[in-house]
Amino acid sequence: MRISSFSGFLSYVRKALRSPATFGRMALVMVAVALPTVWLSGVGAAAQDQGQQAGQAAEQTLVWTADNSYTAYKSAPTTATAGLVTIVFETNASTGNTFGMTHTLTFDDDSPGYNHDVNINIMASPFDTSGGRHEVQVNLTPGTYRYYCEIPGHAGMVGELVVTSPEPTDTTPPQVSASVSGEQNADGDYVSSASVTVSATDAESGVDTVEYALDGGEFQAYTAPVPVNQVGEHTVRYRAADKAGNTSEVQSVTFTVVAPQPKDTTPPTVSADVSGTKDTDGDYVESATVTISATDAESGVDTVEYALDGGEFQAYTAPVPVNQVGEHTVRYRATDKAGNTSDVATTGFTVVAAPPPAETPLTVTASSRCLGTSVYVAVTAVNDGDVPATVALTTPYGTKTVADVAPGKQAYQSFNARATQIGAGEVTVTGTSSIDGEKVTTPYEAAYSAISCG
Ligand SMILES: [Cu+2]
Repeated sequence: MRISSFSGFLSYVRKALRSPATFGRMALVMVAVALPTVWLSGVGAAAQDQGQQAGQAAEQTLVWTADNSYTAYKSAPTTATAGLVTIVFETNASTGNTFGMTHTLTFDDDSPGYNHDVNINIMASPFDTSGGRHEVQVNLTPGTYRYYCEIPGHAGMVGELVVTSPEPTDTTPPQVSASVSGEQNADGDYVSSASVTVSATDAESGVDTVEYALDGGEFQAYTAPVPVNQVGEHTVRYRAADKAGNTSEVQSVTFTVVAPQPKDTTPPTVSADVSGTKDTDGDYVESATVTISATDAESGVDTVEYALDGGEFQAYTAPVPVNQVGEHTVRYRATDKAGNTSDVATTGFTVVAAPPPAETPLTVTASSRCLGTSVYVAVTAVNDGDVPATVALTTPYGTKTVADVAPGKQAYQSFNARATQIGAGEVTVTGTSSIDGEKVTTPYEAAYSAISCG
């Protein structure tokens, strides 16, 4: 044990002090300081290695002092933060040691319940080569260290040093954001005024300051939502700093404040369009579709309504088909979001039935008669159309085709039945003409009566 050899040394020193004449005073001082210097060189070297490993200078200095008392250190730290620490142990006239007393600062290296990872054993006295002041660097870890003075009879000089973990270092700036609120128009602009709210959070050291700058202005402290009333485009820049001194990058939000719109007192403009297939009279063939359009430059169109013929007004949502043949009236109106309703407007139109299919019009007659004792069947087809027609006359007694029968003219043929009497029957006539560029063939039938010529 170190203490056994050391106490031997101390008794030697005490004897020497009581009889200074035995030795030269110089020699005594040399011996007294030689040993602690050797000890300290070992501790210091170890501490220096730890410091180099940590790669940084010690930021904490812990100072123990001792005076003439052998029951307590004059001063000693009680707490420290883990990490590289400069330990100072001083006992000399400036700390009240006027007797030339020797003390040690020794860290307990075996008692249960204490940290034993730091080896400190500093002997100091006012007359050593350091003048009683010694300094070493060590790396303290979280936990409790016990220290004491090793000098026999100094058992009361004991204490504990509690070391805690350092706070983590905050290197992340705050998160900062801004929102703009207020009444917005359809373009997203703020009507009359806007309010800018800046929010910042910092998960580590916490938010220290929030600042904003309006348009080209200087940054200033943000304490409450910022009202912006001036009409125009605005930019608010903002940033926040945390308690560790990290400042966020400057961000910005841009928005526009516009003057309030004057009240809308103008009703919508509304119109109706009728579409469909028109005939030459301008009537709609089979159906018409009514499309209603409304615009409102200020508050905007709210509702469009229509009423067909004598019906009630109803919401207009899509073009209205009208299929019923006859004359129709559609009334219509629109209302804007400010409650202005247009005058009722009216559109009228007529729907007519589809025209009959094209035909070659003929008037066909057939008759039976006697010529002597012979029966003849006579067929006449008058072209009632506007264009020439080819007319085919067909009877049980023969067929005759007459081309290019002019309008108003007729095709005629009398067929010899080669009999003295015949029963009643029918003839078939077809008329073919070109109508609107297409050949149209229309069949007709005509009856003739029974006859006897005998
Ligand atoms: Cu002591």
